[in-house]
Amino acid sequence: MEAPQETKSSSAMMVEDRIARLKQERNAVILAHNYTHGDVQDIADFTGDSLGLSQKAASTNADIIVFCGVHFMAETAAILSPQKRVLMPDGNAGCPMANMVTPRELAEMKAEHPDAIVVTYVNSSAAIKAMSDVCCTSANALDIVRCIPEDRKILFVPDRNLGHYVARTLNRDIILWNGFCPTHERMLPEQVLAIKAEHPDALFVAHPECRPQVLDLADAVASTTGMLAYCAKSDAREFIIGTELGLLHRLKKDNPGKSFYLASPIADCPNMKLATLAKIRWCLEDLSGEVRVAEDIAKQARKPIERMLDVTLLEAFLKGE
Ligand code: CIZ
Ligand code: SF4
Repeated sequence: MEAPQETKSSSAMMVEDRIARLKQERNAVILAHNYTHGDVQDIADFTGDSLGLSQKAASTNADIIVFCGVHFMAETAAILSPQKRVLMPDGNAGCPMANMVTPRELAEMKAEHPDAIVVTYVNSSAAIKAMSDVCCTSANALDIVRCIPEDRKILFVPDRNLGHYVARTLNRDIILWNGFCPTHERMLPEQVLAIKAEHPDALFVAHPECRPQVLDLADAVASTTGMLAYCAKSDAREFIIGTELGLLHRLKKDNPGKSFYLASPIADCPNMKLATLAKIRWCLEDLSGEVRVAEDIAKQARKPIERMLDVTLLEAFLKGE
């Protein structure tokens, strides 16, 4: 027999109450990426993109950080906050794009282009960051590459779509790694054209991890943080969203008078959906799922991340200081 509705909602309530109690007892904060389940975003202390969440992780006074996102994001938080414990509710939440480059392959590519500046998207493992010159996110990739003098060769790792977007926007020659995000790659121009035909007044906002043919159709290209700001500020009432479907939760919550449509109903990242309320509770209960980065790797990986966060460090590095 099906459980009555009241029982279901009160058990959900119990999980949320238990999480709130455990958070206090453990002096923990919960960080959730914009692509996670809506109920996870709702109980989080902070929601945002990988960069914003890592900065929160570094600035919080909490002892424990429960990171609801994918592995490279929790690793970045651990690299920036070595004295805190970073826990993942489900350690299987990897990022297929981050796995598309291995240290051996990158070492070979660097040997082929010894004079290239290696610009690495944060969607990469700590070991890859440790071999890189500077990191970037989808929010700051253009700014980072603008800092690099025109006569310097650039190797962009691992996202070919973000790299291509940067190259064409800045009119720069960039050597691209052949990685991609399967979730964004699944979005096709035909789907976007069909949804545009259904909603002719809607603006189309696309993530730079999309294929170039999809970006060609966009009114704006932005990271998730950029999309949230763009849709909040715009006078338009309808938007077609070209990114992972989890972002719709926050878009709808922040903009109750506006309508949002997904560019593709299958732009779903299964890894981002592995964190659930029950798993958050268990990991706070048991202090399980800790993400650790070996100190020698963390020390090397911190440098390109810090150069991304502080442009004066990047400029000094580029001058060979
Ligand atoms: O940087 C991030 O968190 C990702 C993966 C996407 C975005 O645009 O926020
Ligand atoms: Fe990786 Fe794409 Fe999922 Fe982001 S949405 S975690 S880039 S697979």
